[in-house]
Amino acid sequence: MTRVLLTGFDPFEGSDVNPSWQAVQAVAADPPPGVEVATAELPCVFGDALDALRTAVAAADPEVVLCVGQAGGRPDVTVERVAINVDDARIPDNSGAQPVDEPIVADGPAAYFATIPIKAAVAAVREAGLPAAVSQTAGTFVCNHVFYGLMHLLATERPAARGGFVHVPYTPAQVTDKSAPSLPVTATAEALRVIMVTAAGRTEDIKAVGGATH
Ligand code: PCA
Repeated sequence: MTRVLLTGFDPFEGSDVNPSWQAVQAVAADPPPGVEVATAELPCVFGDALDALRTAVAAADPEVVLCVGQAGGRPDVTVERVAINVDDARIPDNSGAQPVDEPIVADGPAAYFATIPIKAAVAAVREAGLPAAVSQTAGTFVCNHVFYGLMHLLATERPAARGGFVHVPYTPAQVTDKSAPSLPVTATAEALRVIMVTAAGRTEDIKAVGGATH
């Protein structure tokens, strides 16, 4: 059994749900074989989200940490490649804070790469018949903040553990009044199961085209 910590976020930007937490709960209710799942719901608040993550990591002692957030407008489940050391909020977080161009960790490295096999994970999700892609940016809001904070925590305190971040699309219920792509929670949850199993099962990535020109 591989111990995996799976986190989602609470709703933000006026939404009453966050599909990341909906999907994480669905996975916890029906976990894949070979994986012991712990979960945590993180607040969409700079700083507090990382405090909650740190508490959850200490409690779960995970071998793999997969943080999940909503990326409304993306059509695919996206496995993030890289976290960058900057907070630059387009909108206020759930506490009203809106940092602009502030480092997440003073004197920290500019960036951390995910340490889960991102292309193998994308390939496995596609193999399962669901839309997935590598993403080259997790943005500069609370999701990137958590991803960077996670990778810094693992690098400095838990080098044996591996981590990554997955952004998920809106659900159909969130886009009834928008022309935006969506994915049902059941499908998003299944993609997360596949990513967890892939990350638990292999450390080496595959060589596969997954880059982007922008
Ligand atoms: N998505 C936001 C923060 C919380 C969430 O689910 C983001 O992409 O930064």
